[in-house]
Amino acid sequence: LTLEERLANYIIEGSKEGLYEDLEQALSKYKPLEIINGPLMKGMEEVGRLFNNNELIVAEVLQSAEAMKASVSYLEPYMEKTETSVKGKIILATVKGDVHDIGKNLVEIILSNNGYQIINLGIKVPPEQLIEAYKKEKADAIGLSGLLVKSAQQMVVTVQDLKAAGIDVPVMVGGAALTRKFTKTRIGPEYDGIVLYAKDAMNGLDLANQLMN
Ligand code: B1M
Repeated sequence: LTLEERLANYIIEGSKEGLYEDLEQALSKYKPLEIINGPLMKGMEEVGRLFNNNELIVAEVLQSAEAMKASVSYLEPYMEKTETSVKGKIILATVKGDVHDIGKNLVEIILSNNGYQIINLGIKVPPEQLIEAYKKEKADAIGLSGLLVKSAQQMVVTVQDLKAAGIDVPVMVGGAALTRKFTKTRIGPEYDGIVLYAKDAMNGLDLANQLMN
């Protein structure tokens, strides 16, 4: 197998044996984010496909998630960091009912490496908790992540609740089940502030930079 195929396989098989050696080797060829967005994400897509076809059970997908998290942690110190003063404070959360956090945590790493202070509220975060955190932290923006189809709808509810609480800072949304169109037609109209769709973590950074400028 090629290095790239082996990297994808660690995720598909949820195994860490040899993983760090191969990541080390990959670092001599690629940037950390290229490794994540390339072979590792390819492995995760395959996991999603197999899971969808009932060829993997939740316990196995958890192992895959563990391998992905271990890889991201290993690569994190090698990621580019900009030494700037704090550009802004952003609250991040996976919406109520959703436990998927690998994408959100990747967004946290990239934003914090690039001058943002991140308040990461974790998973299954109900709107009330976001509102409370916003009032306490006075954040410049709120980022919502969700991977389930029902999470897209939960984002609509969440911005409605934020609006009812008088909050109108920019909201950035992202996650597999979401689309730009849904964001524009369904989430945006329910909120008083700007709502932006981020297709991946780097796009999230670009959008945050645009918002803060
Ligand atoms: Co589940 N899961 N899962 N899962 N899981 C999906 C999402 C699914 C598509 C798999 C499938 O069936 N093909 C499917 C959803 C179906 C649907 O709703 N239509 C699914 C399901 C059904 C479920 C359960 C219901 C299964 C069950 O229990 N029967 C259950 C849900 C529990 C719940 O949430 N209440 C469940 C559970 C799990 C695990 C716990 C086993 C595990 C998660 C572990 C964890 O996160 N700690 C898991 C996993 C790993 C997946 C897949 C395979 C991979 C997700 C992932 O981590 N991708 C996923 C299939 C898939 O997505 N292909 C699947 C890698 C990650 C880096 O990508 O999070 O998309 P992603 O983030 C991207 C972008 O989306 C974006 O940036 C990142 C890339 O740079 N992004 C943002 C994300 N958030 C952002 C926020 C931003 C900006 C960008 O700004 C704020």
